[in-house]
Amino acid sequence: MVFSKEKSEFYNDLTKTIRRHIVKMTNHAGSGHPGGSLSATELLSVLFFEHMNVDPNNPDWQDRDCFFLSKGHCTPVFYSVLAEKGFFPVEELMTFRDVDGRLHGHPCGEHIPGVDISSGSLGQGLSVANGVGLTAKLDGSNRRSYCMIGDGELQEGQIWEAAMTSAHYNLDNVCAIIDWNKIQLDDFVENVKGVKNLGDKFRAFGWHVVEIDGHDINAVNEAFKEAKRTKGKPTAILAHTVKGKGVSFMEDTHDWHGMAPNDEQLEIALKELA
Ligand SMILES: Cc1ncc(C[n+]2csc(CCOP(=O)(O)OP(=O)(O)O)c2C)c(N)n1
Repeated sequence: MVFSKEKSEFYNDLTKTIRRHIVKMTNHAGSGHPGGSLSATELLSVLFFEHMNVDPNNPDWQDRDCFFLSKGHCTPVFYSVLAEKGFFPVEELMTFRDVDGRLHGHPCGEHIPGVDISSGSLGQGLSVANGVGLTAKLDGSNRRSYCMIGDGELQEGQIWEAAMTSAHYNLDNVCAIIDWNKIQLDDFVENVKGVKNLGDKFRAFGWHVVEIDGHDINAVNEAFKEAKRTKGKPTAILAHTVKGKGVSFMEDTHDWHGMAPNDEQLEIALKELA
């Protein structure tokens, strides 16, 4: 099923708004991670606006779904989605990386509504997602546990220990979202340590696998639905994305992994995202 015309327009507007926040926040801070934030925009927008069972007015509600940003450096997109969803004021986004603010470069689970764990040290999120998935089973709760992982991050051994664990405990309430933008900090993933045959790898670990275009909102929506329908095993959504998506000079390069646009570059980016 595809989104209605109204819904498609809503997501077109929302994802542009979020991409504008990303470039403005990083420009204002003079630092941050725009590349991997722009690649994850559709994935997080559709997840939070269509699927996550959360209440921005009661962020610590016990039976909420949980989301873990394992690639914790991509706070520009995470904070933007949370703010647009109503967890905190949109105006606060411009305090990104302020020493006295709470929107740190990497998310702090204690201080920001909607952020369930602190992250930034790559490789850890899926282990936490498993913990939430397991306790949900023990509690008899329908709570679901989502975790976004970068493709470069898949080089961390802990991810694969966690992947074994999710399957061993039949955690069908756990969903891993791989932002497969093919680029890590300073090169293409295939040049550093490749993640070839990713679908086969996850299947061999006992996972259900859905492979999609991570910028196609309908495909993203269907993938999350399929994950919810899948019983007895965890689901990995392998989302093909473009690092820097939406800003021509940031696309498909590692240059914008951790670099902020200057004022001139911001102006060009905002024109493209108008
Ligand atoms: C354990 C650990 N090692 C190294 C880093 C430094 N680091 C930050 S981001 C990054 C690359 C991540 O690449 P990827 O997972 O593909 O992220 P994306 O392209 O989606 O931004 C690295 C190596 C870190 N944060 N944690």
